[in-house]
Amino acid sequence: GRLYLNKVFHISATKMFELLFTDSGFIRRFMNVRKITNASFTPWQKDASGNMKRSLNYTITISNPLIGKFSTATEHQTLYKESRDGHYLVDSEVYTHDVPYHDYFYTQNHYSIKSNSKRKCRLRVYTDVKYKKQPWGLIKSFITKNSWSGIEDYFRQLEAELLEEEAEINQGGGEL
Ligand code: YK8
Repeated sequence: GRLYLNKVFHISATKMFELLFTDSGFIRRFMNVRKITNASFTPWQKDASGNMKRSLNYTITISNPLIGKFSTATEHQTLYKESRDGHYLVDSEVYTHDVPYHDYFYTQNHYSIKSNSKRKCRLRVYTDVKYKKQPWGLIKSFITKNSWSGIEDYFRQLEAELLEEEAEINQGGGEL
């Protein structure tokens, strides 16, 4: 796997969790920017093991002309019960249903939001491309290469949008 994002933001851990993992204005705007449409979210619900789970469905727009313009996707998120106010751990599995070789792979993202101080947190995102069945070597490297470039682009933009949000949250200073 790879670490795609590792950065301290002047945003509290709780606020960061809300921005990324609730139906927030931020995530709606970000999806708009990424041309992610038809989004639907289930509410967070506790499962038998005590973790919280939710699912998202959406349509992604793909810029790679080899692949086609759109794909539906499903994302299953788990908020681990070990999470506390100061440290949120979320796993997400992303299935892209309409891309070539979609039945071979999915993407696993680990998010860690850790409080640094009252108004700061570190956001880390660690990503892996997982295989459900082993494709032919050349196909595998093709999938991996195309996935990584798409994921890198996504998290680079997420970081940029979070920096804008951070500026907005902190402008004027001393509020609250
Ligand atoms: C989530 C990983 C792979 C996929 C894509 C597939 C290439 C197919 C390879 C063929 C299009 C929002 C990605 C980037 C689509 C977007 C996914 C996002 C960014 C040619 C062999 C969607 C995080 C996420 C995880 C995985 C990404 C897909 O929150 O290249």
